[in-house]
Amino acid sequence: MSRLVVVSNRVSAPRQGRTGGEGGLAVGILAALRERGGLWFGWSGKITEQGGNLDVFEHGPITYATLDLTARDYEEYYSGFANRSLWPLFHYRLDLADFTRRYLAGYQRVNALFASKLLPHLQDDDQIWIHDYHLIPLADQLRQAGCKQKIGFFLHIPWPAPEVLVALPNHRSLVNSLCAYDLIGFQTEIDRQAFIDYVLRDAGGTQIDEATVELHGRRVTTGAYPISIDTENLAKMAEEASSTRHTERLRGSVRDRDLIVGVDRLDYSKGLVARVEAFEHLLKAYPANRGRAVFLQIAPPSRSDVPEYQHIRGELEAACGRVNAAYADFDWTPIRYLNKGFSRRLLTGFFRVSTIGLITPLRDGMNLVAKEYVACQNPEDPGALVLSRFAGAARELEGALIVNPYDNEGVAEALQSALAMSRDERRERWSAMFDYLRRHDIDAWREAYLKALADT
Ligand code: GDG
Repeated sequence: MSRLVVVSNRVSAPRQGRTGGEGGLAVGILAALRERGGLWFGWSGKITEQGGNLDVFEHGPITYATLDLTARDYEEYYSGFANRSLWPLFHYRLDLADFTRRYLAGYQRVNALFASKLLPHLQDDDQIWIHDYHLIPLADQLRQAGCKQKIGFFLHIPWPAPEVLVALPNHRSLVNSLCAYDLIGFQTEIDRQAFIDYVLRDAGGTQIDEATVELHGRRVTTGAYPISIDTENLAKMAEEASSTRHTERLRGSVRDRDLIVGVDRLDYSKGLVARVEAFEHLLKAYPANRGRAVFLQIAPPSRSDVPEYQHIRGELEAACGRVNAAYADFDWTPIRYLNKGFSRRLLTGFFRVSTIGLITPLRDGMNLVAKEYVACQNPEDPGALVLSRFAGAARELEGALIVNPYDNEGVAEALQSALAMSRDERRERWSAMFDYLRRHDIDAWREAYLKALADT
C-alpha cells in the first residue's frame, strides 16, 4: 500500500500537547496515517520573523512536518484570502466578503511556499490528500514542479452556486487550479453539482461521465463524501460522562427543566443571533416555557482578529442580554451563553443530559456537532435534534426536525414540538439516525475517499 501524505492548514501534532484530545477529523486522519505510515504536513501555528522554517519530526509510524509563517503570510493568506474572501463567499455571505488583491497574492505565495517545502519530502508512489479551502491551488503548484503522484482534495465547507462563485474576481483561475487534482471530494451532492454546473456552464468545460469533467485539457473526478464522526467511541465517552461531577453539576442546575443545547465556534455562518431570536420567540409564543426552558449556548471564540468575528460577538452578546433582561426571573435565567470552549469529554456529557440539540447554521458544509449530538444520546431516553436545512448533515439525519434558520417562528414551532415529543417518537427518530451514523462513521468516510482516489 502506498504511503499517505496529508496536507492541511493546521496539523494535529503530538508535540503541541494534543494527543488524546483530537477532534473527529484528526482522529480519522491519524488512523489512516498509523495504518499505512505517512506524512502530515501543514502550518505549525507559529508566526516568526523570517517564516519558512520547516520542523520535521517522527512519532511512531507518522512523520510530522510543520512550517512557520510570517505575520504578513498570516494576515494575507489565512486571515485575508482564506477567512475574509473564500469563507464568507462559500457561505453565501457576499455582504461580508473582502476581495482585496493583496490577500490573493498572499494566498498564492503561501501555497507556493507549501509546495516548495513539501516537494523534497515526497516519494514517487505517495498518495497525497490535501484538505480544505486554504490550499486549493496547492496541487497546481506541485504539478508545475513536476509532481506526478495522485493528488486528492477534500472541501470541508460548501461549494457555492455558480452565481455566487462568480463574484470572486479570480473565480476562473481558482477553478482551473482545482482541476490539477485527480479527485475532488465534496460534503454533499449539492456542492458537487454546483461545481459541475460552474465547470460546464461558466468555464466551458465538458462532461466525460457522471463524475468526471474536463477543463482546458485536464480531467478531474468528483464525488460526494459526507464527513462523519467516531460514532462508537463518542457514544462510549458520553455514557461514561453521564455520571461525572461536571455533568451532575449541570443536571443539578437545570433540575426538572428542559435543557436546549447548542455548541458552535463563534462564527457568523452558525446562525447564533437568529437562534437566540428563535428561542426568544419560543418564550413569547409558548409562555408555558417561561421558567421551564433553559438554552445553553457554548460558543468558543474563533478567528477573533477578523473584524467580522468581533462584530458577531457583540451582536450575540446584545441579543442574549436582551432576552435575559426581558424574561429572566429571580430563580431562572433563560439563556446561558458561554464564550469559551470545553473538553470533548465534558461536551459529550452536556449533550447527553439535554432535551434538545439546537443546531441552526445559515450555511454549513456538514456540521459535525449535529452528528455528535446524536451519538451522545441515552438510547433509553434520547434528546431530539432540531437541525437547519442548510447544514450538509440535514441530508443524512432524517430523524431530525429540519428547520429553516431564517424563519424564527418556524424554529420556535419545531422547538415546541420537540419539547412535547413522546419518548417513543424520540427513540424511533434517534435509533434510525444512530444506526446510520454507526455504519457511516469517520472510518467509512476516509476509506471511501481514499479508495476512490486510488481508483482514479
Ligand atoms: C468545518 C466545516 C464541517 C466545538 N466547540 C468545542 C469543540 N467543538 C468541536 C465540535 C466539532 C468541531 O469542533 C466543529 O465542527 P463543525 O463541523 O461543527 O464545524 P466547523 O468548525 O465549522 O468545521 C463544517 C467540518 O469542517 C468537518 O468537515 O462539518 O461544515 O465548517 O467536532 O465538537 N470541541 C471542544 N470544545 C469546544 O468547546 N473540545
